[in-house]
Formats: sequence, structure tokens, C-alpha cells
Amino acid sequence: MVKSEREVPPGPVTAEEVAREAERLGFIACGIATLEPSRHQQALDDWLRAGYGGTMRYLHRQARKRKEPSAIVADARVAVVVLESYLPPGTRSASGVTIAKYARGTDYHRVMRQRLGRLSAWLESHGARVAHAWADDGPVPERELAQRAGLGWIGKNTMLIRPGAGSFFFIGAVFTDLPLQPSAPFAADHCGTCTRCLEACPTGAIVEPRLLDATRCISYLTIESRAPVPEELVPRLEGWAFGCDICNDVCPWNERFAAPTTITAYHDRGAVDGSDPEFFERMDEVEFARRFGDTPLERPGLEGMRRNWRAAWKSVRR
Ligand code: B12
Ligand code: SF4
Ligand code: SF4
Repeated sequence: MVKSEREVPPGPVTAEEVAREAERLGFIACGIATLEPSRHQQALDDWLRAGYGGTMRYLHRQARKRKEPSAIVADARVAVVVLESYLPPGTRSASGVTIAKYARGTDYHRVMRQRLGRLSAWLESHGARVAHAWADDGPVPERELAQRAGLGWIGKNTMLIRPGAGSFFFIGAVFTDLPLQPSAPFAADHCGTCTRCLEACPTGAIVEPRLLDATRCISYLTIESRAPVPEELVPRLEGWAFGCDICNDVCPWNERFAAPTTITAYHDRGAVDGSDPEFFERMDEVEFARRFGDTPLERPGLEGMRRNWRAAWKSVRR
């Protein structure tokens, strides 16, 4: 059993000072999470056993660490958890096909890693010997740590939602040995009786509140899966050719509070022409690399985007 971080004596910097620095660097919120074992180990095991993770085998390999966050980074005592807003200003035309909002600018791994690196360096300059940053690139149960760090609740669509901010942000974490006072976990569930996300999901991927069958999720089908989109799901793509924002878009917490990001790297470059059915067919690998080499679209690559584009166009032409 891991010792409760609440017993750790105060360190050279306070959690409030860390939060101020995080906000100065451009994160929209920051909290401190303990590294106690997950309270949702059974939920993760059941999810994996049910096959909801599809071909994302890395989730099986990382399961032990996700359940035991203290095993992720040697000598770390807490995780400094931060949120980075990515909502690009402006909306896209409703005709044609589209891509997820997070993917319209520079790849967030690159962008957030730089800012997290600055936060790690700052922690080191304040006495940390361990300051390991993670930006969606490790065995970190990010949403659970964010909830534990007091940053929001996990909604029925499985997203971390923050009052006054919504859910269009990434989660990052710096594991450190600084003895920072943990935040109070976010206790409330502000979904109430709302079921908008469950009703709006076109593929029925949210099988029950907070339970997502990734193998039916458009985000998985167009980003993670290497296989063709299953025939029965093609008509349900609703024009999404890379990722999907529907269960975030319909959430009243986003309708009311989501504000555009000030980070220009996430702004829409306009590099994708969603009104052109042949857009990726006409492009060669050199052109694709030039336009999308530093964006999330690099993950499926040109062939993957051609597959997605064809399927998404079929869904809007019916
Ligand atoms: C695999 C993955 C996916 C998969 C599976 C998604 C899923 N819901 O599991 C796919 C490819 C479908 C996906 C899609 C998207 N993803 Co994704 N994804 C991940 C990743 C790498 C792992 C998530 C995971 O472990 N899933 C397995 C399930 C079982 O775990 P979990 O969802 O975290 O659930 C745990 C907790 O919820 C807890 N739990 C269960 N019940 C309860 C109840 C309560 C009350 C509490 C407190 C906890 C709790 O136990 C669960 C098991 O540990 C994380 C990054 C990370 N390292 O965590 C990003 C991450 C979750 N994704 C993110 C994003 C932005 C997206 C998309 C919006 C992208 C897009 N526009 O297409 C969509 C949203 C789809 C959706 N509704 O989830 C962000 C979410 C930010 C946020 N505000 O929550 C993350 C955190 C990446 C990041 N660093 O910012 N993603
Ligand atoms: S991202 Fe789209 S397909 Fe996936 S759960 Fe949300 S609404 Fe459904
Ligand atoms: S749409 Fe409603 S139920 Fe779904 S996450 Fe948002 S508030 Fe919760």
C-alpha cells in the first residue's frame, strides 16, 4: 500500500506556487494528484477483458502501471496534472466532411511536451530531482489523475469535464519527487440526468454512462484501427474523417463554457479541404508530408486518410 501523499511534509515550493507557474506557462488549470492505487482497477480489467480496447494492445501492456501510478516513475511522490486548451476559434462549414478540432493545427504531443518541459525545468530549479513529463505518451491514467487533482469530473461520455471550461483540453502530467500538498479530489458529478452524449453518439459507442466501446468509436476507427471501417458503421460516420467531436460538441458544459485556445499552434491551418471528395486521392506522399507531417494526421498517414475520406464521404452522400 502506498503511503498517503497527504502525510508528506511541506516542500520548498507550494502547490499554489506550482499552479501559478503552470498558468503563467499557458496551462488553463493545474492540480496535484496522489499516486495511490487506482480506485477503478476492476473497471479497467473488465473493459480490457470485454475487448473494448480493440487492437490497442498497448493498453493491456500498460495496465499494471495504470492501476499502480506509483510504479510509473521511480521515486515520484505526486503528479502535477495540467490542462491545455486546444479549441480552435471559428467553426467549419457544415457541408462535406471534417476532422476533429484537436487535429486542425500542430500535433499536440509536440506542442504540449515543450510547455511541460518548461514546467519540469522549473520544478527542477526548485529542488526536484525527479520531474518526468507525460503528454499522452505513457502508461498514465490521465483522466483519473486529473479528477484526483481536483480538475474536474469524468462525464458520461468518459471525458474529463471542468466547470467553467468544458472538455476541449488535453491532459498532461509531471511526475515529481517534490513533496507537494495534493489537491482535494473533484467529488461532484455534474452530469445529473443529462444523457445528450449517449443519444448523440452515432455509432452507439457509449454503451452505458462512462463505458465506451472503443471499437465502435469513430475516433478509434479513423485513427487507431488499421482495418477498413466496418461496412455497417460507414453510414454512421456523419462526415467525420479523422477523430470525432460529437459527444463533446453536444455537452452543455462545452456549449456554455468552452472558450477558444490562445495557443496559436492549435488554430485551424485550413490545410484540409473538406468540400473536396478527391482531396487525399490527388495528393502524393511528398505533399502529404509537407502539409501534415507535423500534425496528428501523420498517424494514419496518406493511405489511412484516403480510407477515412472515402468512408466519410459515403456517410454524407446517403
Ligand atoms: C485509448 C484512448 C482513446 C481511445 C479510447 C477512449 C476511451 N474513452 O477509453 C479512443 C481512440 C476511442 C479515444 C478517443 C478520444 N480521445 Co483519447 N485517449 C486514450 C488514452 C491514450 C487512454 C484512455 C484509456 O486508458 N482508456 C481506457 C479506459 C477504460 O480508461 P479511461 O477512459 O481513462 O477510464 C478510467 C477512468 O475513467 C476510471 N473510471 C471509470 N469509471 C469511473 C467513474 C468515476 C466517477 C471516476 C472518477 C473514474 C472512473 O477508470 C477507468 C479505467 O482506469 C488517453 C490518454 C491516457 N494516457 O489516459 C487519451 C485521452 C483520454 N483522449 C483524449 C481525447 C481528446 C480524445 C478524443 C476527444 C479525440 C477525438 N476528438 O477524436 C476522443 C474522445 C472519445 C471519448 N468519448 O472518449 C484526451 C481526453 C481529455 C479529456 N478532457 O478528457 C486524453 C486524456 C489524451 C490527453 N492526454 O489529453 N481515446
Ligand atoms: S467520439 Fe464520436 S463516436 Fe466516439 S463516443 Fe464520442 S460521439 Fe461516439
Ligand atoms: S452531454 Fe450530458 S451526460 Fe454527457 S458528459 Fe455532458 S453533461 Fe454529462
